[in-house]
Amino acid sequence: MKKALITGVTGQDGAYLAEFLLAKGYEVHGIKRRASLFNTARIDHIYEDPHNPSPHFILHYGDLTDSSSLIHIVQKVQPDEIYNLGAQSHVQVSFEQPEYTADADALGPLRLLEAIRILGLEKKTRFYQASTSELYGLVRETPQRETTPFYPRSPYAVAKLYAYWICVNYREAYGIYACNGILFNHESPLRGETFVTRKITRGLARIKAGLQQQLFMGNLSAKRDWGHARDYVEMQWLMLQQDKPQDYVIATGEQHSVREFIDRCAKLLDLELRWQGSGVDEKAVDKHGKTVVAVDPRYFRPTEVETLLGDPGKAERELGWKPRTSFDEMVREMIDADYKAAQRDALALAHGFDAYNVRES
Ligand code: NDP
Ligand code: GDR
Repeated sequence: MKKALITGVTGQDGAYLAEFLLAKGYEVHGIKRRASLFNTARIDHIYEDPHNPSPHFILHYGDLTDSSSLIHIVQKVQPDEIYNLGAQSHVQVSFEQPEYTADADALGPLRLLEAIRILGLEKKTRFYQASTSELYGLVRETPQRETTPFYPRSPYAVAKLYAYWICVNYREAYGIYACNGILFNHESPLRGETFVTRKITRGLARIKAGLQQQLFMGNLSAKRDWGHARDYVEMQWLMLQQDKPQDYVIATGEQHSVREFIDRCAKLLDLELRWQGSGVDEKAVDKHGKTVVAVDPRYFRPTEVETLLGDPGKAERELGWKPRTSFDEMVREMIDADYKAAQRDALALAHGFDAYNVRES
């Protein structure tokens, strides 16, 4: 039985990947951080009682900023594959916490690669690094492919640039099977609530359910290539199953703006929205003229990535990978999940239950 170790197992991709690898018959180990509240909601359905005599899914406490915990875990697990998905993954937050972001996102992968080396696992353990389309930042070529030059535009992207190159360097210097997946934005009902797609699906669903009045957004004109996380984790695994380690762009090849994403969601929820004004005064009003979506400059970034569009040609040609879920299917799945949750919260509120988690945000 193959053993995989996933950092960031409590995150969106970690949850989909753990499920995927368990279905493939792997013994899956995940690293989670200590938190003051349970932070395993995304993986509770695959959680196994640690008293189980031969568990297939095992969690370990650790942190990407703590070499000793990483070395201990890698030594104990002796994984065939490490998927480094853990990161401070929010671009805007990286401007508030640049040093921590560099520690976790740049030095974290270095620490894992060093753990492989220190433990003499160079020939055994394969390594996947969660690289990102944010590396392209101020884009030099459209669509972006593996050979497009990088121009990072945030402390997050600069940290991920180090991670990208340290992964390439350890591959060349020590012969470690290490790959970068340059993934474009991917979303799902498990997406963190502060990323733009989930903020929109959750916010509009709550507005529809009467739990919230308005949604405040940043740059409505930003364009992204949005795919489904479930499709993308398959590619993370495929990249580690080849004869030769290589880096791949994972994307859909289709682009939409934030404004367009809002329109799709509003349509699915039968919210009849009309756009008015421009710049910071732009807003979407309902049929009664009430403002439903407004712009709040606090969500603007000091340096913005205006447009990203990926070319997944290499992944398709060499690994036979293609995204399965269309943009419309993904938006619908997210809206369905968030509207269901909003209806449940509205019902709880109507019956006088505590408003914890039900408050307007
Ligand atoms: P999430 O933000 O959903 O998950 C991040 C995970 O990393 C969480 O499990 C989080 O733990 C964990 N984590 C954060 N800091 C640390 C730390 N110091 N030590 C250990 N674990 C830590 O991200 P996604 O699942 O969306 O993304 C997965 C990876 O892919 C990330 O590296 C991200 O940067 C990258 N990426 C994501 C893309 C996307 O569109 N989703 C696109 C391209 C790259 P906790 O639950 O405790 O917060
Ligand atoms: P991104 O994702 O920065 O691309 O990073 P995010 O969803 O945060 O933003 C996408 C675009 O939408 C604009 N935007 C807003 N963003 C947020 N979060 N909130 C808003 O209110 C808002 N209004 C407009 C942003 O300015 C931006 O242009 C994600 C993360 O998952 C990274 O970890 C990953 O590497 C990249 O995708 C690929």
